[in-house]
Amino acid sequence: MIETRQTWCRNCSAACAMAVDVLDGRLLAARPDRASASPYGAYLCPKGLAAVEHHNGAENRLMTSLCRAADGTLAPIGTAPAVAAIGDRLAAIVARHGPRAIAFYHGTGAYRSVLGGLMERAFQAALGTPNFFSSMTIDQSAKWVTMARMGVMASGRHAMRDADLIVLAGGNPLVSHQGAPFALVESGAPARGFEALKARGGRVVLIDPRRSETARFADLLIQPLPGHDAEIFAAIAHCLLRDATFKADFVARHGEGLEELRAALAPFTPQMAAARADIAAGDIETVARWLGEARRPLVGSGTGPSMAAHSNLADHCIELVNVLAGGYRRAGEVIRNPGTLRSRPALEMALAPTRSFEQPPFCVSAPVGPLMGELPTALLPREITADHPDRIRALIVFGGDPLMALGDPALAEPAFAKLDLLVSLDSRLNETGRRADYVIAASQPFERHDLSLPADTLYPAPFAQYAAPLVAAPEGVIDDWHFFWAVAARMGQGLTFKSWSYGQVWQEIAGGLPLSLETPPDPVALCRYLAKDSRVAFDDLVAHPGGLSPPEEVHRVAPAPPGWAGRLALCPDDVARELAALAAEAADSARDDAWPMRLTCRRILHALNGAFRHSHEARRRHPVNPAWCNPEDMAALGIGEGARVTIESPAGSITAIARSEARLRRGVVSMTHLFGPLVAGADVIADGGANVGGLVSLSAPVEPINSMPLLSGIPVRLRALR
Ligand SMILES: Nc1nc2c(c(=O)[nH]1)N[C@H]1C(S)=C(S)[C@@H](COP(=O)(O)OP(=O)(O)OC[C@H]3O[C@@H](n4cnc5c(=O)[nH]c(N)nc54)[C@H](O)[C@@H]3O)O[C@H]1N2
Ligand SMILES: Nc1nc2c(c(=O)[nH]1)N[C@H]1C(S)=C(S)[C@@H](COP(=O)(O)OP(=O)(O)OC[C@H]3O[C@@H](n4cnc5c(=O)[nH]c(N)nc54)[C@H](O)[C@@H]3O)O[C@H]1N2
Ligand code: SF4
Ligand SMILES: [Mo]
Repeated sequence: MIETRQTWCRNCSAACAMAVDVLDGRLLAARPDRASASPYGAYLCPKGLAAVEHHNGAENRLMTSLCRAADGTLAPIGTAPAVAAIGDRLAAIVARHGPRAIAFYHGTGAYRSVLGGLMERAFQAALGTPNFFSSMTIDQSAKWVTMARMGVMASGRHAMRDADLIVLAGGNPLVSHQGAPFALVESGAPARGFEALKARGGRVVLIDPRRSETARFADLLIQPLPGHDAEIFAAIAHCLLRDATFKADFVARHGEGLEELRAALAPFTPQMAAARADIAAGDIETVARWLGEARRPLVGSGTGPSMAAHSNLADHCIELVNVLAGGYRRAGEVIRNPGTLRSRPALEMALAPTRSFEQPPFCVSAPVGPLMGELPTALLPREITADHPDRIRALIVFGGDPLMALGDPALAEPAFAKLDLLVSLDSRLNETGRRADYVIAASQPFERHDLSLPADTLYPAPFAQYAAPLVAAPEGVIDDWHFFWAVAARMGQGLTFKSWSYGQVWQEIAGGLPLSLETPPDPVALCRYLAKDSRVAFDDLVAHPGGLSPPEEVHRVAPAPPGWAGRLALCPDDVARELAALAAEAADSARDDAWPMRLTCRRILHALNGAFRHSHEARRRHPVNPAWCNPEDMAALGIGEGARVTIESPAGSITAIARSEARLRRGVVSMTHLFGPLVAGADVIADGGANVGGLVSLSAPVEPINSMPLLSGIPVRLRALR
């Protein structure tokens, strides 16, 4: 008999509630769970709807682990011998070179593996290696740089449901479902969030070279040349200071360096920024005026500005505008969702900048320390090849495809080949896996025990879910957490399981659950442990698979403790220097005749980076990742619809299929990443697309601090291939 089970979609941090039909240990169909009290209501995006297909083996799901055989091919291996061999090789590497020789890369797939992610951190802490890399530092790393340079407002931002103005640069939540804490909007059912805002009379400003799907909610759409968000937001801040329309009381209470900021922003007039970004100066004035009028604005960005030129400075300027406009909750204001499984009080106080990247442990290839406890992923290849006794010799890739994500395969691929041991823990064989010594076949979410921790404070209202497996995992796969525990146990390394979240230092978290070296932990006990401080009892969550909200209580932002001295650094010296350098750039330096166009990032609704790309719908709709161009640019370049084009950047060249899109402003080509093989084959269509990473340089120009390369706004030229 078909049984309908309640759970949630594990694909992204929206965690949409899901009803799944199960028959004889097989998943039949998924649909939005109308019986759940999820704060997003009944909603699933196409990736959620395709979750069952993905689970049931589309995309060549790995049913067994693989090991590099003597002849160089990948051959099946049982999980137990693979774990034993990996444990022994890691132990030998640590014995010879010390724990720093071991590194972790935590990719997008790892973020949806709650127990796996925590066990990975427990293992890293037990080993004592600082080498933790993730997709976050090759994504919106700029946001962590800003937190480290400016500090953080502990009261948090306004909820979208309280906001009256949203200014969003380079994010497309209608497709990406990327909401708070970055794009600041609601991840699940994003259109409903915007509709509610508009119904309340709220306004939306969108800054994007492309008239994106989200633009249908925009009261003002600004379509700049990519890579000029720093100037645009510096100019908005300039106007707020010039007109004294910024929230002076808030800034005086929580910020420092206002006079330095005023001086540094002086050159950034709306006219100057508008000329560089090729937009109307009046639009910058309008945004500044609306921000001055707004009571609860939200200013934020998606990946666009964080991947384009001057990404760190751009992010600092975006956050500055948010501070100046008062985009944070004040003491006494209601917190709509203080968290359920793990709630923390919010105080109206500034946490001073940590400048953590100026402190050890430093990278071996650059004098750069951690951001949020992680080292910058853009430096990972050099951390492997550095002529240094502490270079990385073993890399465990957990739910990621770093060779594709990094770009610059000419630099990254030989670097990875220098590793003594490369392990990929994944549910499918990706481009990094193809080059690994071991590929460990991981279980899938509907086979695991889980808690809705990643969404806990992101839900627009308090809510939590616990998931029991809907079906048993196939024989040959292993849970992510189990892999880390088993490898550690093989090495004789005892682990302590902890409840950790961003901003916490593992070693400083008191207590924890010490795990046996002999018997694997019970995943239910791990979930129960993680819910120890939950506002809804774990047993109640188990009894209500559709999820529960805690009893209604009003939580308000508390005032700062008396004498609190933390301040947001509005204009630290390095930011002032970067602003001065940017102001001094030749006005037309971005318009280089050799590279007249800019290639930008974009996402598709039916895939999540590399995952789901081979699902039926994704393949049907996106057999390749076209190079989308403005039709007038195509006509001017003599490129026909569907023609093969060569795209060259200073770093390399790729072949793609050109398609026209009037939504794009002129001078911009836009392509989705993580398509095609790492190194192109004979034909782009047979390859299933082109690897945009072939246009990326990890050498220059890269950002200070995090070495972030240009992944958007890449200077390129196009020509039709004959
Ligand atoms: N369906 C789907 N959802 C996803 C993903 C996916 O692959 N598919 N990936 C997930 C991940 S890992 C992430 S990080 C998030 C990302 O979430 P988003 O940041 O919302 O991602 P995008 O949809 O790529 O939106 C980026 C936008 O920035 C614009 N842009 C590009 N360059 C610039 C620039 O220089 N300045 C400005 N102002 N805009 C620019 C692009 O035109 C594009 O519209 O999405 C997540 N969600
Ligand atoms: N040129 C260019 N480059 C980019 C970007 C861009 O816009 N342009 N975007 C950047 C961004 S934002 C990101 S986040 C990175 C993405 O980079 P990565 O996160 O490194 O790449 P993904 O392809 O998302 O890798 C996710 C992997 O997780 C696996 N997986 C899924 N579920 C599970 C699971 O439950 N357990 C395990 N063990 N594995 C699982 C999937 O099969 C997949 O292979 O790429 C970055 N690179
Ligand atoms: S937005 Fe889509 S992918 Fe994300 S949790 Fe909801 S259904 Fe899943
Ligand atoms: Mo990302």
